[in-house]
Amino acid sequence: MAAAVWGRKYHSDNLVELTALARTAGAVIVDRFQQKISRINPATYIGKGKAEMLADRVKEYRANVVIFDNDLSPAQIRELEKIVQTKVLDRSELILDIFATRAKTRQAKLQVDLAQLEYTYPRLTRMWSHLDTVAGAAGTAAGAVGGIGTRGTGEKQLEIDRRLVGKRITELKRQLAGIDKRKLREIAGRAGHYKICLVGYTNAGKSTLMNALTEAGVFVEDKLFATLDTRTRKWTLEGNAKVLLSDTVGFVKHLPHQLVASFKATLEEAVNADLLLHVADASNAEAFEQITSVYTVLNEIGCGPKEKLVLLNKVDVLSKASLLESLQTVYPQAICISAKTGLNLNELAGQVLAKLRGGQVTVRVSCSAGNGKVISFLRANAAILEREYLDSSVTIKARLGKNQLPLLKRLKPKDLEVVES
Ligand SMILES: Nc1nc2c(ncn2[C@@H]2O[C@H](COP(=O)(O)OP(=O)(O)OP(=O)(O)O)[C@@H](O)[C@H]2O)c(=O)[nH]1
Ligand SMILES: [Mg+2]
Repeated sequence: MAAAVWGRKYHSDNLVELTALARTAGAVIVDRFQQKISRINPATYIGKGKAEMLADRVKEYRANVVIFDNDLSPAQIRELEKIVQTKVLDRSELILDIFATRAKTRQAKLQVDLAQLEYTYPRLTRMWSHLDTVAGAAGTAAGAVGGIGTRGTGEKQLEIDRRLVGKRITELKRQLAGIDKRKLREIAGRAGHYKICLVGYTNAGKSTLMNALTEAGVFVEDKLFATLDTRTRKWTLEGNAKVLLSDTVGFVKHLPHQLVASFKATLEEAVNADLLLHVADASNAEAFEQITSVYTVLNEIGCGPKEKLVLLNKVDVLSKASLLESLQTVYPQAICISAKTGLNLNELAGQVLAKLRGGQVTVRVSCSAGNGKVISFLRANAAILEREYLDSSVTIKARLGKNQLPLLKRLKPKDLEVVES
């Protein structure tokens, strides 16, 4: 699949990320264009003359697709496709397409299907029929290989009308609701644990860090959106303290909001976490922008006020030391790490342990002798000082981290009293 990519010119090279995204979707980039636009042409976004120049290049390279870095209206896409005589995609469609190829589990597939259909629904008037002509004229085999933007929900869309899409959306939502309920029950089942969620821009190194800390064996790849599902593993800290660590789907700037909505259950892991570890790629020239985009999505899903620790990752391959210095000035609490070489992971574990404990308190807890959860929790997370049995109850005096008190409360002991702080 050959592609030409197009973007508005702001800085020297604004198309690095779009190029990486297009490559992730399987495209071979044949050319890249940028243009300073003072006024957007409502019909074609870029100027008519530029669009005609683009048409010539497309013909010359025999490109099958032109990808724009910005979002385009359905009418603009239709108009551009008429001029360049090949498929035109915008940034959201490209991201949706990557998600479609990356989805492995049933939940991820349904989530992507839903996001694609929600995106398509208002655009159905775009008239699928003209794409037949476009694809035919460009001599592509989009149908055979499932070209970018046609995968996932597939070319069936060519025949289905709004009513059918609407029906399918309802059906997908129904199926997802069942899976989401299970997922939420799973999350609720972890009530007694201190939960940490890895969040961050795509390709920042979340899964690599997860593997380094827990030997989870999560798929890692130097491509965008390697992980679409959450994985949760036990992470054992000093003194045998155990926390649960979850890996999540990566964020990207201007993440299509249909995707954020569809992946709500997956992102629920972050919403329910006690601490977010925000992994940032400090070797990436766009690090600041990426960190900001992650904060935007976190706010969108309701994680704004949550406790966070920024991790400046990949310090083993810094291209510019000055970038790290600026990052440290803006995020003075951040820890510089390398998930790959293991640099400073002990420091990270130490800080997490300190957050988990938040100072020690002595408590007296009573529960029925059969309340396995409370007793196991104390065994794993506290120093047990005394134990007293009376009839079918047990009263335990123990010392544990202040921040673990809410976790202990969630396990509903009969009585819980702080006797010394
Ligand atoms: N040099 C170096 N490379 C790293 C480091 N951490 C991760 N990487 C590489 O960065 C790439 C992306 O790593 P992943 O762990 O898949 O990143 P991710 O954040 O899980 O990405 P998504 O799942 O796509 O959101 C891989 O090629 C890793 O080997 C690091 O500390 N140093
Ligand atoms: Mg990953």
